[in-house]
Amino acid sequence: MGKLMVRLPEGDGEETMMSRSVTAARCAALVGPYTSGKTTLLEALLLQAGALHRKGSVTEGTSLGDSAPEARARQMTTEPNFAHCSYLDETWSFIDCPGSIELAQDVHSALMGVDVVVVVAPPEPARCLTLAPIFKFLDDYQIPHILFVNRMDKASARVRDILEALQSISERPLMLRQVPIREGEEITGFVDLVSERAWRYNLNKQSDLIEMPEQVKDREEAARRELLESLADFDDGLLEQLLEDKVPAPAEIYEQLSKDLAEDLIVPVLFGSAEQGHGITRLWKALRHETPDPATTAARLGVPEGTDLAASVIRTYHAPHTGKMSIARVWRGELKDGDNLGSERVSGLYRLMGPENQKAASAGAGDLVALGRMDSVAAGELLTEAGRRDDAGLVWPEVPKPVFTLSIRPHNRQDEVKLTASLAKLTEEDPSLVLEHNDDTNEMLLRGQGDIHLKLAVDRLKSRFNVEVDATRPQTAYKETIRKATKQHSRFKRQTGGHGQFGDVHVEIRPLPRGEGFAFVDKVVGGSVPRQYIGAVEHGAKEYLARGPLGFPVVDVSVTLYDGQYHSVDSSDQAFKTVARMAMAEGLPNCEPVLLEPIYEVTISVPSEFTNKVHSLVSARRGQILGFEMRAGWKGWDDLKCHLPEEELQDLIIELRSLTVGVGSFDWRFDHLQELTGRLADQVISQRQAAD
Ligand SMILES: Nc1nc2c(ncn2[C@@H]2O[C@H](COP(=O)(O)OP(=O)(O)OP(=O)(O)O)[C@@H](O)[C@H]2O)c(=O)[nH]1
Ligand SMILES: [Mg+2]
Repeated sequence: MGKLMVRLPEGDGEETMMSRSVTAARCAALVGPYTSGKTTLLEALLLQAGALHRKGSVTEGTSLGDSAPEARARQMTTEPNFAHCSYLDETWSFIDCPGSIELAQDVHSALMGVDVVVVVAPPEPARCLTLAPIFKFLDDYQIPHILFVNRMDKASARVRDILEALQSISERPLMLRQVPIREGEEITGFVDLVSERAWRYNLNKQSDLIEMPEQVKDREEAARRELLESLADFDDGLLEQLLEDKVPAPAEIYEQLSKDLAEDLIVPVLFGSAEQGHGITRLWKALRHETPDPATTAARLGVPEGTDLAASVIRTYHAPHTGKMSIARVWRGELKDGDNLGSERVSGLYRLMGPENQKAASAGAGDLVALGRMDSVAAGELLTEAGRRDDAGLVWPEVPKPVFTLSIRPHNRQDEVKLTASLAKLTEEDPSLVLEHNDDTNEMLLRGQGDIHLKLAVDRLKSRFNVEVDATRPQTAYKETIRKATKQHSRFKRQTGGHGQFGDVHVEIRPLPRGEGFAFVDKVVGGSVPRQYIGAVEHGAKEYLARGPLGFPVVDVSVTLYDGQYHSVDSSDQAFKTVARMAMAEGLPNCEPVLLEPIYEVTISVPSEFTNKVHSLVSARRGQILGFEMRAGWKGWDDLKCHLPEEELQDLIIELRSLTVGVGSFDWRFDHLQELTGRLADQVISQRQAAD
């Protein structure tokens, strides 16, 4: 692997001066903001490789990817699409990732199995900011990436301006590899800056080699100089040649580009149109000649060295007919169906082509395959013949914290068990989706990354598991407390036939400082309430707290039992428990009950140009700004810390994203309970009472 050899002219006749002979299969991911054209680009790449006879379309519902019903209905990618092909005798797999920021978890885990990423960018400088989280992730995880500026058939901005906008969000230098040839407003071809050859686009066919047009020569020369000078920053040999005015050999330039890409030092930039099939051969060529081999990727990801079979799992999912499938990248060795791997037997070995599982007899280094029925295997694990290595320390991304919640219940009551079982499968597949039970409001909460993310889960419950659910806005976990102390004497006396019931207590009910919960103090003297019933009094008082006079759980209250009476025959635990509840129910309304609302400490992160908008957003949501600072590790971003009521957090992410071209995010933690009075409190209380 990695042997240098000279290749003959290939395909469309563009000479490749130097190339590595790579035998292992390689894997590329297509990522980028939604609708940038990733799924269409996959069609174009597969068409060029001969893996598709006809190019499908996302809008017509004929693309290889996006075949799930929820994807077709929305004309968007809702989970990673997998495909494989061979191109000029080399094997490739592709992962076309969803663009929605709400599905970032799927993207991040997929990227832990690829040699290179093609970032598909829209050609509008104003939309480039939407790529900031993607670039940040690629930069942080040092994943080699190539930028493909798509939709150039409809672009109105100059390439230079697009590049400048993109450079402002990329830590690595972007290196333009082509300049456009324009005829009027239209881009009709490009000049490759290394080979200095000019090409004219053909609709969904390979480009024609043409004479370099006169009008592009100056721009070509300037751009080529810029490219070489940037490259020379990483290589002294190249720098020396430039200083001596020597022309470096293309082979040397290609070699340097490949090396720098493998080390994630630079980001090569290509452009074209997925829809028209423009620039596809050039992209294929960059992938082929410059993508690092899987051994390099394995080392980057921390796969321990060795000679034994090793594969890592990037995703698992449950399909109705096949059961659990684990998508894994084989790093070394040969894997056959039926082999033991990671302490389990591989029962079914497949290559994935869109919706199709194609049976494979074996898989070798670099292959991306689906393994059948490895029930105990989890994403992020390294599987070897010897067993499983979840301690292997593989690089694995952090799961994003939920920012949006829905309250769900099965549409048909009898589906309760089926619902929990199905959700367990969905949350295993996507750990950024979380199921929780809220004991205060007695709701089943589905938490995730946004409205689309959760609606997709609801759709999948129906399409894959045939469970219909009703989803609504969750209730806010209001509480209540008291502002004033009172003394309460209550007596419970019942004579039913022979044996009666009798309990009598004097209690003092007092407010406690915020956060202290419940305290019970026993100040009984002289046995007016005998020892053995004190526990029952405490128990009864506590039970009452589940629902106070306003209708919510009561907190921060102390109850002191200081006197009472008993009856030697009729008193019992039950009678004292009941009278304690009575004392609370009778006493609390006299203590000025007041509503408490949960307040969260929230840190909102946005590019600083949106900071002012976020200030207004926080004020409009009854928030209190605590301060702001530059976001650590994010150039040009701010972190705005504030207190926000839980009620206002519910759809915060939706408004925040719409204010910030989709990139704003927030972190949260519960902070304290705060009194809520006035009109809002009255509304909450009357809604609670109306709900009964
Ligand atoms: N004019 C033009 N339209 C394009 C191009 N590439 C994609 N489109 C169109 O843009 C729309 C979105 O394309 P997709 O390929 O689904 O985009 P995507 O990036 O996969 O979108 P998500 O997966 O939802 O993030 C479709 O209607 C495509 O036909 C292009 O190069 N030029
Ligand atoms: Mg797509």
